[in-house]
Amino acid sequence: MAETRLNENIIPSTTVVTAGDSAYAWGALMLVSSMRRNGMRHPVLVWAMDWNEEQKRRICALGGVTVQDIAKTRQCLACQKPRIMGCDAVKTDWVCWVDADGLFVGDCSEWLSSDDVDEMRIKRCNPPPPDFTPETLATWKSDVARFRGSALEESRYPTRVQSGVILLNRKWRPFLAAWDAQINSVLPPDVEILMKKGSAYYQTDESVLASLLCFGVDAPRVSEQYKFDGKVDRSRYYLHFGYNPKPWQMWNTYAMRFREEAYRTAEWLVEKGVVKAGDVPLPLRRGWWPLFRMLAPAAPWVWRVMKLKRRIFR
Ligand SMILES: [Mn+2]
Repeated sequence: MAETRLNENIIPSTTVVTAGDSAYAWGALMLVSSMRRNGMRHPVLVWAMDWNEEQKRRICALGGVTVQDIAKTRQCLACQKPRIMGCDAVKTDWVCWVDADGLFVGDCSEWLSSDDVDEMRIKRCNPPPPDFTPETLATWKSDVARFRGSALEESRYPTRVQSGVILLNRKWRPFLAAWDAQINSVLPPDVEILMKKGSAYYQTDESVLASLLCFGVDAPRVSEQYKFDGKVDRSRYYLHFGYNPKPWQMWNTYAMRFREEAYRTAEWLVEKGVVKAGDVPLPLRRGWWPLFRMLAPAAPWVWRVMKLKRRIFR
């Protein structure tokens, strides 16, 4: 375990947690850099699978960061969300899971705190996504009844949630444990990022969470407002590098709208001496934009090849 402290007196009451394999080390580094660069001094806990010492050293250099090595697993690391959010290494009353493939823009500290201990701050999908079908709901309901002992008759919500950012009070640790248990009951142990189209658990951990929020008898309330999307304040939000590959690998046509923010974050890392200019991945260097702009339309194909390679060599 590696750990560093921030030497200021006031420590925010929310711990930011994230997880990733070594392919996400740059993502996590950029995420935490975006926090420190914007004055967000929250303690950070990272669950790292297969990271090398240099990757750990860099993120720890940002201060207030704890990195814990986790055992190798074939299950998508997003399925670790409930476990890291509920783990003993979190010392604050509040915890916020944040996907390692995104950045905070502006100081989002206000969105990372809340007075309502019964509310989970999370994004509602609007409109409901295509996988939110009567068949999905029927499966969720029967699985929740089967594994949790009881389920509501009707779903509490007309849509499901999106779990890239989740703010929750730690009084809900039993709920987090139930989410973890439910993941292990209904998902295969080697589940990847997505299940097959048409599956009731298409979005894996996110679908399982939705099943418990919709049908679980004892569940936190889903917030009306998500806030991290910039709808409350356009200058303070969390941006998500959607789709694959990720910007530290190659720009895709969706994520490239965020490149200015990514360049600035990478430049800040060099300025602060956390990484050397020569260690910044090429897509995160301004000068390489003409090449990566040209390559962006091919990104989905490159991703398919990368996935295939991983499947063969893992
Ligand atoms: Mn993500």
